[in-house]
Amino acid sequence: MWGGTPDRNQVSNMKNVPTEWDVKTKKNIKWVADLGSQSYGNPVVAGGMVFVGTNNELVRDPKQPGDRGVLMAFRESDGQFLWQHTHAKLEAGRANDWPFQGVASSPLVEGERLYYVSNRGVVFCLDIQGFRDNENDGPFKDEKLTGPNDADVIWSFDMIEEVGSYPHNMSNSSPVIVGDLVYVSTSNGQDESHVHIPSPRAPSIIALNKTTGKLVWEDNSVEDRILHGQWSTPSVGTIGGVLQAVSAQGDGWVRGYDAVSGKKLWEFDTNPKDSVWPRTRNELIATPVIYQDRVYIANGQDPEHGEGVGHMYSIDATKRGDITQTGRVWQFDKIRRSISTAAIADGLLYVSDFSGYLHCLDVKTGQEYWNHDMLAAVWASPFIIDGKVYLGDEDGDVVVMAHSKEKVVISEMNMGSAVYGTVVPANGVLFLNNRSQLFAIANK
Ligand SMILES: [Ca+2]
Ligand SMILES: [Ca+2]
Repeated sequence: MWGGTPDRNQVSNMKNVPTEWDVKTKKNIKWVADLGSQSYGNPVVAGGMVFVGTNNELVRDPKQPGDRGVLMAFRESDGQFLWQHTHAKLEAGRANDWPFQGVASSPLVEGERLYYVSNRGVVFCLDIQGFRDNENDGPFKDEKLTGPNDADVIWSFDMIEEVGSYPHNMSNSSPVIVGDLVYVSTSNGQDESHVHIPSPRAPSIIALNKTTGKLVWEDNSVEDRILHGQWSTPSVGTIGGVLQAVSAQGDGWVRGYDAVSGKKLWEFDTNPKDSVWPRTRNELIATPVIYQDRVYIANGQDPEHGEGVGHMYSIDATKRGDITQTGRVWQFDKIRRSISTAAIADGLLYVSDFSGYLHCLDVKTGQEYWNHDMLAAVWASPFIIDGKVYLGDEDGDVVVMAHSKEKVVISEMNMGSAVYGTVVPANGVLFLNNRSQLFAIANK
């Protein structure tokens, strides 16, 4: 899943992954697979396959033409294309489903089941084998396309139909599963006027039964206070002995819920009370990270809004009620607007911002040890892998830093086009997509 684990803390102890590669000479490049022209999701590796969201500018099937969101599955060993699931754009156009943005959700795989959110705001559960197992798995059996390269749907849940979501520009939530429940955010937001909220009663977060796709709980604490859209993705972890779902929402508040019942436990405002949208008040696009009873998150804005002030917090999520004051462990204000998710290990927290800085902070105090200027906007998130920190930027550069209080640049490689995704380690290989290609990177 996005982040690797339900707490979304991107840390791996995998050994012998490369710190150097070259896409031109193919040094340490195991394979390359073609995607569409825009790929905002992150690769997920499971069951001997790699799954990634993209658009349909690489038309693999003439029966599925035009602008679509696409989820593609590749064989992990050699990058061979296996199957895809495509979705026409929503009829409302860019208000709900921005042209050529494709599937931006990072899928989750559990056993033989894959979960993600389509560009049409539909939560899908698919069979990872597709129809290659010569079986149409159900309950859903009405697929129109049932060839070896087509997707086998188990169930789907349309968030627009079922809970009245009005996604602003795109539906992008990456699912998380704990126990029987799959959690996603709805992306409910404003319409194109950027004033009116068509669905003020739609939830921000929903929990579905992972087997049946039935709605188990929902919450709409935001009501009509959505600043813009809701593009953060929920996390789940045990905090103070209670299994919590943590959701960063469209009013700039983070909320914690009893993960099983959906009962709201706490809420935290990430904006100073005197801040003003959109100049100084921010929304939340990053994913909250749960680590040792604390929640870590930075606020920011839609990349279209450019750079600006940001705030990063450590929140004591064992507290209850409005914990904006009581739950604030520390606040770091030297960060700029951020859409990146933090990574934490060995007392150090790494977080990047949209102005291109990677910050290394003391996780206990929020004190900054160092920062590194990537010299380009960062959409991606740092991943700590075997004592190193990997991060890509919009210029297509991927930097490898030492996981250390001392700033050490180990290497920097260019991927040929913008990197919006995160470096994902799996089975000794790094998986990474730029706008239009998926790379498997391994020491040769
Ligand atoms: Ca099947
Ligand atoms: Ca089916």
